[in-house]
Amino acid sequence: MPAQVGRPVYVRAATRIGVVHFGPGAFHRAHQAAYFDDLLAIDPDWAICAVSLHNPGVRDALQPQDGLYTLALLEETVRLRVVGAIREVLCAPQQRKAVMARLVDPQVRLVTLTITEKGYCLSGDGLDAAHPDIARDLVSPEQPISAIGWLVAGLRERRARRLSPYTVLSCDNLADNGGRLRRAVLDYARRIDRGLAAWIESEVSFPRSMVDSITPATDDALRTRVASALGVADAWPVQREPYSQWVVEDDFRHGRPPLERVGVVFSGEIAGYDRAKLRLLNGPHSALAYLGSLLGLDTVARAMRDPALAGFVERLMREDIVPTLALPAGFDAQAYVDAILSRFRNPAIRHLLSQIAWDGSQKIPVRLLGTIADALAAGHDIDRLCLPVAGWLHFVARQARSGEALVDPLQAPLLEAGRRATGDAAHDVETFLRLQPVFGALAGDARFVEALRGAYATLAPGDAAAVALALAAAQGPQP
Ligand code: CS2
Repeated sequence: MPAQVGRPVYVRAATRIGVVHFGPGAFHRAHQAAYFDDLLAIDPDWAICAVSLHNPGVRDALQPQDGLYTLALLEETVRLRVVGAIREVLCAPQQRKAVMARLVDPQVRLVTLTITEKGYCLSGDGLDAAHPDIARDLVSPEQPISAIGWLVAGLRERRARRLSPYTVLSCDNLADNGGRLRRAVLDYARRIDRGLAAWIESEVSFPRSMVDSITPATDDALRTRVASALGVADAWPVQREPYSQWVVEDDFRHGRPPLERVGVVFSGEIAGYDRAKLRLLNGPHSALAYLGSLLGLDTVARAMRDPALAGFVERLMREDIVPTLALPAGFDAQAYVDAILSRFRNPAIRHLLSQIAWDGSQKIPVRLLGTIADALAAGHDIDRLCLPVAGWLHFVARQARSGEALVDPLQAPLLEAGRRATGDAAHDVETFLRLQPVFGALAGDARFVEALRGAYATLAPGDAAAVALALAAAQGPQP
């Protein structure tokens, strides 16, 4: 490889697998695996066994190349680096024994997850025991298919063998990710073995974490760039912005990787970081995705070049979202907003709005509805905050009308509600609000219902002209 391409600076064969990771999608490989790659140069005990829960795609791409892959850091001059942290890559349904062998390996002290919001099988704040994967796993817990099922099966086996447990670290964009995962794991464990549940409750830690780095899906431009720079084809390179942050709650009972030596922040104020990131980055991202798509725009950077949309999102961040946050000591919210806005504008990144629009039913509650609930509780106005939520409803209705795909675990009920939309705000909003797992208690709050109806009406019929007018109106006079 050319000298300017970064590569592992440690002897891979001398590393040992200390981490099992569920969900080795682009985000894990671009973010956590890069931190572990840096760490392996200091401590050889933390190589990764990456486990896909469903599809063999990642394994089939990475195994023939020994788990190596290229990471592109997107800025004016793109930097390439080959990451070596993944030493083994498995596909759980096809390699059950190998996965279990890793989960009970005493050398493995950490299990991490990036399985996206829907992978947790949650309903409201707890486990969705009626979720088909969970219902199946509860019947045959020794042959799990869900992430929760695997975590508990591994812990059960460790307890039977009198081994100490692994720490479970969620790296997904969920508020209180560790706390919610812990409650779901305990609920599941109680349904199969109360003694096991009590052991997990007293022995296993589930630190919370906040992860951040904008990671557009792999595209042909990246594949071509990597092939020409390396002189070899990489079956699945990944890309991200240069910025990256990982804040982890320091709650590890049986040893932890010294990740602070490679830039990870261990903090006791994780909830503050977590909220700031979900609400100030992911919330506006979703706002850009839905409103931008309705405007006919394709990428985040392009949406940020639309002055009305960019102005709306900035005002949403500074005037509506920041006041709802309880920030960690010394956290400069305005500087954080400035940095996010310039990250969104990064011209070297082609981040498709359609990618961010996926899984709205899972993302909207953690990204926008929590802010709305807090703003209502504080007696603040929620009109602007309701606009992106209404944008999502119009987006769903548009997909339903045009027969286009909607990537969402609630795709069927969403498309059904979208097909029934008539354009009448009262009728359509009422139809969508019946999606209980999305709106929860807010659906019964008259102030929310009224504001959402108003926002929906201003965006109707959901075409570019109506959205442009609504955005102009939402700017309003500065206070
Ligand atoms: C994005 C996130 O796809 C999405 O929904 O909002 O993946 C976002 O890019 C990351 O959370 C940034 O850390």
